[in-house]
Parts: sequence; structure tokens; C-alpha cells
Amino acid sequence: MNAPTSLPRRRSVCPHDCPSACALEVEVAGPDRIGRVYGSQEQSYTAGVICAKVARYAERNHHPDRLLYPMKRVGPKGSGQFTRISWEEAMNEIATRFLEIEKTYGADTIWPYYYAGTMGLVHRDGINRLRNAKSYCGFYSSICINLAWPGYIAGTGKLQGPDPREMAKADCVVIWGTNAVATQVNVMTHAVRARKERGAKIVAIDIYRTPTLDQADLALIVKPGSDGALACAVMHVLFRDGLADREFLAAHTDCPERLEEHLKTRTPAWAASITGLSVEEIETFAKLVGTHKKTYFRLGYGFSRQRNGAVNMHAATSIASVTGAWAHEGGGAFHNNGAIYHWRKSMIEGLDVAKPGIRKLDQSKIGRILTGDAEALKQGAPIKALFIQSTNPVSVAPEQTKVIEGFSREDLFTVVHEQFMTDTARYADILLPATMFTEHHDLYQGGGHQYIGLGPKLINPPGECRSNHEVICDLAKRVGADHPGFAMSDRELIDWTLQNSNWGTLEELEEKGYIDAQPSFDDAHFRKGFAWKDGKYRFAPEWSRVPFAGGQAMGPIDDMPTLPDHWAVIEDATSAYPFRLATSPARNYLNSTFTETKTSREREGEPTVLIHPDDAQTHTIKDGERVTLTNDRGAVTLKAKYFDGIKRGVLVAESIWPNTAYVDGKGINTLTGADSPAPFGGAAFHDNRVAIAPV
Ligand SMILES: Nc1nc2c(c(=O)[nH]1)N[C@H]1C(S)=C(S)[C@@H](COP(=O)(O)OP(=O)(O)OC[C@H]3O[C@@H](n4cnc5c(=O)[nH]c(N)nc54)[C@H](O)[C@@H]3O)O[C@H]1N2
Ligand SMILES: Nc1nc2c(c(=O)[nH]1)N[C@H]1C(S)=C(S)[C@@H](COP(=O)(O)OP(=O)(O)OC[C@H]3O[C@@H](n4cnc5c(=O)[nH]c(N)nc54)[C@H](O)[C@@H]3O)O[C@H]1N2
Ligand code: SF4
Ligand SMILES: [Mo]
Repeated sequence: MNAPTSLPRRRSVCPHDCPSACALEVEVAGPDRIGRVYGSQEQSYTAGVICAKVARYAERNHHPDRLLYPMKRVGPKGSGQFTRISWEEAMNEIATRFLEIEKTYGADTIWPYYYAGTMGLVHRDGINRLRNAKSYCGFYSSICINLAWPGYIAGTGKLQGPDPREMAKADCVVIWGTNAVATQVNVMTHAVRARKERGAKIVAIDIYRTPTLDQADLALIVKPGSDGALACAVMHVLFRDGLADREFLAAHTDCPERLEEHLKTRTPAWAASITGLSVEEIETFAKLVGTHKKTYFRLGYGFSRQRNGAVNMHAATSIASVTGAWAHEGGGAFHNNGAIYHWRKSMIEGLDVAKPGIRKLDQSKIGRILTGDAEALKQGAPIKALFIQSTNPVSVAPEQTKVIEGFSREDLFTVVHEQFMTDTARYADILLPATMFTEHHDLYQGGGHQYIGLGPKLINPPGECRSNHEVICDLAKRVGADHPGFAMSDRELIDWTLQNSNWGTLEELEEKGYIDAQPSFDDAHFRKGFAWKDGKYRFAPEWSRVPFAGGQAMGPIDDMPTLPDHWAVIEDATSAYPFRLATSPARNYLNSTFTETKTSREREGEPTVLIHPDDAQTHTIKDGERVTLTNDRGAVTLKAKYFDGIKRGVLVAESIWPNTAYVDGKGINTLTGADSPAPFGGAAFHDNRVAIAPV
């Protein structure tokens, strides 16, 4: 099956919200059709490997259910009943309503809402140009990174790290809180290379036995939200056994003596009771990283999706500063390369016309916002219109009961620009058909690597699909938004952004294919100092001053521990809710994307929750039987599946299924919370206490 064909191949980049941002070669089968998609060999991080769901992208690109025409709602909100209209009618109605709402209620009651359905800079972020030019309501983008990034930056001062390709040169690779086999397959390429070529050990740390743990030499299954305790015990052992690099500590860290003293009580026995690991497992792990200077800590997002997630991320990062791993090739801690690209995005985002003082409402709190929660609305007026691109909040946002209640409001005018009839699209008043990455031009950067890449338009869009950029420029004209970016094509915006960010021209990028933006070894390894004035890694960060651009302090930030620790603010189990539920990603979906493709659906089966067989027996739950998970936020019904690779008291529901896949239409995010984790908000998707019972 799928033997290579002789169709012409064109370079592109995977646009999906994935740290791998793979360099692709797309077969072009004609002016309207792609063939198979391959991983590029010439881009050295992708190294020819991509995930299966994108390899069969033609299935999604040419899917019979793609939205092809603008539509207007004819049934009740959420019914998914629409009638076809023309683009002129659709855009005219949107503009008329937006102008009316602006005049009656104020521009900050119109909320452009977006996320990373496409990671292309032009088509993802261009919506902010409209927002800024019109002074529409601000958007505090928090759902994915706000627990993870600040945790890393708290120590290093900057979001960058050792070249991810150096994983292949490590003697030990620690894959922590990321199910890389499922969510960013290329990590495995480089980690496995280290094992093959150098006999490196692979450690993987998760809360259940994932395919990534199956590949590890040391697989650690911890209780959710306990990674801070694990990291502390590891550092305790390093100090205790003379494995701490005292020279490095003295030269490059802020308060090593205080840390050592503080860790005296954070023994392996202490951590064993919190993590559920044995003392021996903790000792083994500590010894491994303590005796291999070239240990590469590849820190994922998953373990940060806990209410203490930022503290845990910082604690894990700190291990590399105790061993001094940073100083070595193949050593150090890496999370994301966001800070290396120095983009100037003023033309894409209209930053030059942004007015100060406009409220910024929190993406993760969309349910509270739409249902009139005064605090979430920052004491301002209710939201009257939503303009949504590249995201599916009715499925992916926490506190789904409130989200649905909000989207059901008759006085809310909702525009959704989408590729498919998603849970959110169903609630649109006006629904617009969007192009896919093969049908427009865009510019991409790696999160888990260091390449800039170009995704050119390869085929014509089907039906009347229009790109995000086209729609925004058209709307701008109609609502009187003024900015030179609205008169530029996507290609012109790419060229302007590259040039003004000192990355050359579009033409040069087309020629080269990719730009390797890797900083120098010394820079990437912080050998000239960590990114603070004194150059010292912070074991004791000032959380409220972590340089996380635009971060709004919230939650119990003043109670955050000053040094790495187990911070007991997670939703611990209670007698009423005796289980901890995580909603870890499914391998064949990407958030709610690919839930529309048949092959992904078939591989995933149906919504299930993994439960330890002993727990199941105690709660008289049979394998394969329908169960209801309940907490204070709501109830979700799905199928129980016995699984012994999980701690007792922990449940995992691999997600995100469309709400329509559940018997009563209630999706998994009915159970997740939109309270404010410290320091800067976000959503603790894997931190939920629940009860479980047969239906
Ligand atoms: N197939 C697939 N790929 C994806 C996605 C997807 O949904 N599906 N999503 C994309 C997006 S938007 C992102 S941000 C990335 C995220 O990708 P990752 O960085 O991998 O983060 P998560 O997928 O949230 O979680 C990773 C693992 O962390 C585990 N975990 C949860 N809580 C804890 C904990 O307290 N401690 C530890 N040690 N582990 C814990 C989960 O069980 C999960 O297996 O992946 C991207 N790629
Ligand atoms: N329970 C639970 N919930 C989660 C998570 C979890 O682990 N568990 N993960 C969270 C994370 S990390 C994230 S990042 C969010 C992600 O949540 P979202 O950002 O909503 O991501 P997707 O669900 O993939 O939805 C993206 C949508 O954008 C559309 N799209 C793609 N390209 C384009 C385009 O060019 N133009 C337009 N107009 N539309 C386009 C796709 O068709 C798709 O419906 O979900 C969060 N929600
Ligand atoms: S691994 Fe991630 S970036 Fe690579 S092709 Fe798959 S979804 Fe796209
Ligand atoms: Mo994400």
C-alpha cells in the first residue's frame, strides 16, 4: 500500500498545532488535488519522518464534508441547520451587524477569537490586525502555553534551549510529560538515534503507560501533578551523593546553598508517597541523570497542565542546573524555541495601531465570559459578537456547560470561519468556508526545533473557500478598518515579515527551502549566562516578574513556592470524587482536528476512559461498559476500558472527541476547569477530580 509514486513533490510545512512543525513534501496530483504527504529529508529535524495522520492528509484535504460555501443559520442555535448564501450577502451581514454592535454597545463588545488551527503567522495572527485597527475586544491567549512556558522561563529567563538535534548526541534523554510518539514524533527520531549510535538511555515520565513509555529504558509512571516532588527528590540525591556540579552551581545559579538546604527534607521516601513511585525508581533515575552529564531533558506540555504545572516545569528544568548538564553538547533542558525567531509582526498584527487600555479577555474563560461573569468580563460590558477563526472552543475550551450556554445566547452574533462543521461551527449565525494550508501561502516556525519554513499555495481551494487573510481584508474594508497590511497579499506579508525580522526575502526562502535559525552553541546552552542581568539560573524565581510577554498575574501567585517543591494546589481526590482524571491527547487526533477523518476515527474507536482493573472491580465497573464521570462541573458518559499501566486512583480519557460523539452530546471538557492557575492562567486540562459509576 502507498508505494511512492512519480507525482511531482513540492515543499511545504505542516500547519497544525504541533511542536514538530514538520517540513513536508506534498505530492501534487493536479491543480485541485494533492497526493501523499512525506516528511522532508532535507530538513534535518524532520529527517524524513512525519505522523501517519498527516501522511494521509489527502483524506482531510479532499474530504466530502468540507465546508464549501458561506451559510446562514436557519435552525435554532447549535442545530447545525444552515442555508447557503453568497459571500457578498455573508460579508455584508457581518459588517452591518458589527457596525451596529460597535455603535450601540462599543467596539470592545466584539471579540475576535482565534487559536492555532493553523500555525501560519499570516493566517493565524492576521485577525489581530483587524482587532487592533478597530479597537475590538482584546484576547488573552492562554489555553496551551501559559502553564508551561513561564515554568521554563522562570529559571532560564528565556524560551530557548540546546539544539533539539543534540538529543542524538546525548547519553541520556529524558522525555518528560510528553507522549512524543503520539504528539511530536520527531523527538523519538533523535532520541532513538542517541540510543542506537551511543547506547544512550531513554527515560520517559508520564501518568500512564503510553507508546512513548513502551520505548523507554526507564519508564516512570507518576501520579498526576507530582512531578515537582519527583524533581526535588532527584536533586536531593544529586546533592547527597556528590553528583551535583558544585562549580557550575557556584558560577551559574542564584542560590545553590539555599536549594541544597531546602531539599534536605525532600527525600526519595518523601517523594515516593507523593508520586506513587518506589524509592528505588527515584534513586535509579537520579543516578542516571547524575552520572550522565550529557542528559537532555525534553520537557513537554502535558505535565504542566496541572494547577501546579508551572512549578513542576521549573523544578524539572532545575535538575539540569544541579548536574550542570547545560554546559555540555547533548545536555541541558529544552521546552520550546519561541524566543529565537525575533519576528517583527507589526504588519501582520497591526501592532502599530493597537490602542492601550482595551480589556483583554481570557481565551480559557470563554464560558464564563459569554455567560456574563463580571470578573471574567473585567467588569466591562457583555460580549455581543464573536468572530472565530482556526479554533473550536465549543469542543476544546474548559467548563463546556458554560461555553454551550454562552454560545446558545440569542443576543450573541457569532461568525465562524471553518473547514468543517465542528461543534463550534454548529453555533454560528454566519458560517464561512476556509482554505487549507495547501491552498494559501504562509510562513511557519518550529516550536520543538529551530527552522523557519514556507508553505506555499499548491492547489486551488474547493468550492468558494477563502483564506483567513482574504476574509479579514474584506471585512476590514467593510467596517472601516485602516492599515497597510489589509492591502497586501499573503505573499507580500510573508516577504515584509521576513525582511523586517532580518531573515532575508521570500524569494530567498523559496530558493533555500528552510532557514536554520539555531543560535550559536554558547547562546543556546546559556554559556554566556542565563537571560537575567546577573546571568544566573533562578532556583528562586520571582514568579510575578517572570518575563512572559503580556502575562497577566492571576490565581494564587503569591502563594507559589519560592524554591522547587511539591505545590499542593491540585484537585486532589476526595471521598465524593475519588479519582484524578487526565484528558491526554489521542494519537490519531490533533486536539479536535482529524476527528472528521475516517481513518483517524476508526483507529480511535469511541470515547473511552482508562481505569486500573483493581479500581474497576472496587467500583463494580465491567470492561467495555458505559460509565459516567461526574464532578462539580458536570457529567460525561463514555466507555470504561481496563488498563493496568496506570496508577490506582487515576483515570485517563484520551481526547478530544467531538461532543456529538458522546451519547448525550456532552464532551470531555464538561469536566475541566477554567479557574486561574498561577502564575498567568491557562487551563489545567489533566487536573480534575471525578467520581465514576456505571450508567
Ligand atoms: N496526536 C496528537 N498530537 C498533538 C496533539 C493532539 O491532541 N494529538 N496536540 C498538539 C498540541 S496543541 C500540543 S500543545 C502538543 C502537546 O503535546 P505534549 O507536550 O505531549 O502534551 P500533552 O499532550 O498535553 O500531554 C503529554 C503527556 O503528559 C501526560 N501528563 C498529564 N499530566 C501529567 C503529569 O502530571 N505528569 C506527567 N509526568 N505527565 C502528565 C499525559 O498523560 C500525556 O501523555 O501536542 C500537539 N500534538
Ligand atoms: N480536554 C482537553 N482539552 C484541550 C486539550 C487537552 O489536552 N485536553 N488541549 C488544549 C490545547 S493544548 C490546545 S492548543 C487547544 C486547541 O484547540 P483548538 O485551537 O481549537 O484546536 P483544534 O481543535 O485542532 O481546532 C482548530 C480548528 O481550526 C480549523 N482550521 C485549521 N486551519 C484553519 C485555517 O486556516 N482557517 C480557519 N478559519 N480554520 C482553520 C480546523 O478545522 C479546526 O476545527 O485545545 C485545548 N483543549
Ligand atoms: S508530527 Fe506534528 S508537525 Fe509533524 S506532520 Fe504530524 S501533526 Fe504535523
Ligand atoms: Mo496546544
